[in-house]
Amino acid sequence: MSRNVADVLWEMLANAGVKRCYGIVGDALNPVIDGLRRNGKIEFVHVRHEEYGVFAAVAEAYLTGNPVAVCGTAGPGVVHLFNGLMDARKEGAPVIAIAGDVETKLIDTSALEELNPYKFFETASLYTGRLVNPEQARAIINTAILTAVTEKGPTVISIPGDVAAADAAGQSTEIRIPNAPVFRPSDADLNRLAKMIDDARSVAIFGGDGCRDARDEVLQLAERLKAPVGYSFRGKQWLEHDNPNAVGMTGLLGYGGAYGAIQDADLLLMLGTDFPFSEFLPGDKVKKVQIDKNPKHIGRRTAVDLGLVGDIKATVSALLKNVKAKTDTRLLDKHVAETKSFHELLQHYVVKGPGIKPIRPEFLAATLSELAADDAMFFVDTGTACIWMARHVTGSRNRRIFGSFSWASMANAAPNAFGAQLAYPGRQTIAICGDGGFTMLALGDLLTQVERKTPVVQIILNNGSLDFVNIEQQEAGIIPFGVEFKNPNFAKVAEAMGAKGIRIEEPGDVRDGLAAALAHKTGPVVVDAVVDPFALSLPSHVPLHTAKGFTLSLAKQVWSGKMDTVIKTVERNVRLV
Ligand SMILES: Cc1ncc(C[n+]2csc(CCOP(=O)(O)OP(=O)(O)O)c2C)c(N)n1
Ligand SMILES: [Mg+2]
Repeated sequence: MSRNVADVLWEMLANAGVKRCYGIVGDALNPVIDGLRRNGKIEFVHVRHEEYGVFAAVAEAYLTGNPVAVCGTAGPGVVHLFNGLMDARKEGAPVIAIAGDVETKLIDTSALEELNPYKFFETASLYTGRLVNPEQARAIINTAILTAVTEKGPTVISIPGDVAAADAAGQSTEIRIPNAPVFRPSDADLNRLAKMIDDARSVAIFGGDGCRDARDEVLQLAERLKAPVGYSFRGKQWLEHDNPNAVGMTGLLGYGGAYGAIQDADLLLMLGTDFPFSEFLPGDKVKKVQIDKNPKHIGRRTAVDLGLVGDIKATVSALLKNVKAKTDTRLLDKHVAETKSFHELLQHYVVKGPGIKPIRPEFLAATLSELAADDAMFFVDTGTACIWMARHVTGSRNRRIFGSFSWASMANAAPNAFGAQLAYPGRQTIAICGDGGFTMLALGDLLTQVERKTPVVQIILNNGSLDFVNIEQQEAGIIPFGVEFKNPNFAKVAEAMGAKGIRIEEPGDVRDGLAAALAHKTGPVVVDAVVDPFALSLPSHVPLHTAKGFTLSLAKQVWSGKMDTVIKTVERNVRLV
């Protein structure tokens, strides 16, 4: 039977474990998609916007660990993939982009829709192969798949339609994905580390996404060292729940005693984290050890006294064999107590929530956390949703929390949730969306969810603004500008599109509204929650310039006649400011 390059492509992707390809068809891609149809093993997920497809693929790839394909046609279709591929790069998701390319006879002629894939994808892609000759097929496809899976990030196969349709008879489609090796520092380095730990009066741990498979080992180490455990947003879901040493997050979303714990410790162990906010990490007075699988992460956010390269699970397991137990619990006790009292402060708006209108997002998030399933998957838009999620949604061994935490793009949550629901059908899937984020990307593809009857719960924080930027501007001491907009009734819009719509305006309706949304299993639901746009948040550790800026902004607003805004802001946040 004759076989063309497109057949080889899909057969190899299927053999590598790809189950879905998200995208939009078009001219250059037609022969490629024809191959997908013939192959029959990979589901084509027809979305309305290529970027939505990539964010869905990122969540599927991150959560399952399997490679996922996306596609876009030459030029504009390919360009729509880009933001999602940057997200895949930053979040560490094995996504393989099949990029349509102009016919080979038109390459470098400035043809319609022509785009140089090498230049265009350079920033996002870990490997870009341009398939201009059928003889390259096996080598390029193999490299794209292996690079995506082993280096955990996006790769691109750029393929002109004429090459996709070209004969590839006799080409092998076998592909072997190697298991991850046991990867840890040498015994000599581990001994050095053990000695530093033994010599330290107190130790704190700060963990990131690299602790994903190492929760048990890290908790055992923390218990042995009486070390408080702080984490980045990406580390929270692995390290916070059921951990008596947990002290919360540091950074702009920070809460609890994490900031203090890592500043007060004699020695800080940074485990699998590339936490980017250097100003929240301690200076020279704290000794620092960083362990990461990626050598390029070592020492780039803060100078370290020892940097070790290795997988956190393998490294900490080996370390546990020769590190002595500590008995002094003062650092731990102090910062666990601090975490507890910060938590009580945070409960203010949760407890008072039922009586406050407009609805406090803290109350909404805490109620959602209480009602959601033990294995729910939560996705958060970049924006204030991250603050409420970080502070008020409780994790568990089986819950998952995901967002554009390292790339920080808006509008990720709904497509993330869509991809996760396709990968784990029937599992509770919740997207907490900004109204800016939802109208940026999620609205069009709500139709995709409706058509497929995908049970995704989308909760829109309807605050009529780009609120996170509103807060940023105030923190910088400038008058909020360019952040307000008017919204429709999203529940009505959703109903008109064929989804279930629930509008919540009254605090007293929060619980029943969310419960009804979570109970809806036959298709997508959109909860339009009208929340307080003045729900300002400050991190647990407020840098001096921020506090000053905040006051300055309030002052500027008074001078410009926005007194009502100032009063509302102060009145509603008096407990936290
Ligand atoms: C694609 C993109 N554009 C702009 C930004 C800058 N930005 C970060 S958060 C944010 C506001 C998000 O607004 P919304 O989705 O309404 O969420 P809110 O903060 O109001 O809850 C903006 C504009 C970004 N991160 N990504
Ligand atoms: Mg908003």
